[in-house]
Amino acid sequence: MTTTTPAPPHLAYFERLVQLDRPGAMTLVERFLADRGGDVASLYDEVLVPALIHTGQEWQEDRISVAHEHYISEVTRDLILRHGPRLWARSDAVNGTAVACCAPRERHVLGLMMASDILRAAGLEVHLLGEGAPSESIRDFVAEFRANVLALSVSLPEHLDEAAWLIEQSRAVSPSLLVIAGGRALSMLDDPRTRIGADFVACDLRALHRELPNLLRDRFGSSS
Ligand code: B12
Repeated sequence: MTTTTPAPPHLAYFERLVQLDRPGAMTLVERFLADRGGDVASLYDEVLVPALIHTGQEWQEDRISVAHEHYISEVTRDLILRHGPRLWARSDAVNGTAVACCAPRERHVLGLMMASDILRAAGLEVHLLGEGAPSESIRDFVAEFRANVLALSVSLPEHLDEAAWLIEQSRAVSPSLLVIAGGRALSMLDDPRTRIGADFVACDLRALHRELPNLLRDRFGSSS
């Protein structure tokens, strides 16, 4: 008798979406969550993030089109919006504010959306600006709404200089700002924190989840 090993969940998810089987992908995600007791952080770590990385490889090697890659990204965005709120702390536990955005000109926003859910789990209210906001406008927004945290995502190395400039500018108007950053461009550096002047860099969401309460306690004297 031959036995076949089931595909890892991220590849099974990717294959459903290659077939344009959105309902099948959604069912797979529901089953994954049911098996993991509703753990959305595991959904991100074990299904959505590796599926996106695999999508990038398939796209680079011309096995899927740009349009197909956009489709997979959009379904994944919907799933983050649908399931992410399960992670959030209750509104009466909110004890700080974060502004979350991509570095100017950066369009890779899905990692930032997932990181924002982890920030919300730690009791932060997150004002998500997404992609495309200019540096000066982000800096002014941080100051106007007295954000405690700036969460910044940088995927492409050519956006690192502007990310560093944005951090410097934001600190100039909000000296106690805690700056947390992540994204693919930072994961490729030996000392990403120094390169852009962030307080903390996390390129994996588990590390962010683990360290965030300590960071908030050290900076603001309370943890959620
Ligand atoms: C989807 C996608 C797109 C979509 C993005 C859609 C969207 N709404 O986000 C679109 C089509 C817009 C796009 C465009 C481009 N892309 Co693209 N894209 C991807 C793809 C397939 C997935 C990206 C993704 O979501 N990854 C998964 C996320 C979850 O990973 P992540 O961002 O690294 O985030 C993780 C951590 O870093 C961390 N994190 C992220 N942000 C933050 C923030 C904070 C505060 C914290 C704490 C943590 C954190 O959490 C995440 C979980 O671990 C990747 C492949 C890949 N390997 O990632 C290519 C990829 C990143 N793209 C690439 C390229 C080249 C481009 C384009 C230049 C293509 C072109 N010629 O136009 C443009 C550039 C656009 C721009 N100006 O930014 C290359 C980059 C190569 C390089 N130079 O490094 C990649 C690697 C594809 C490849 N070649 O394999 N892309």
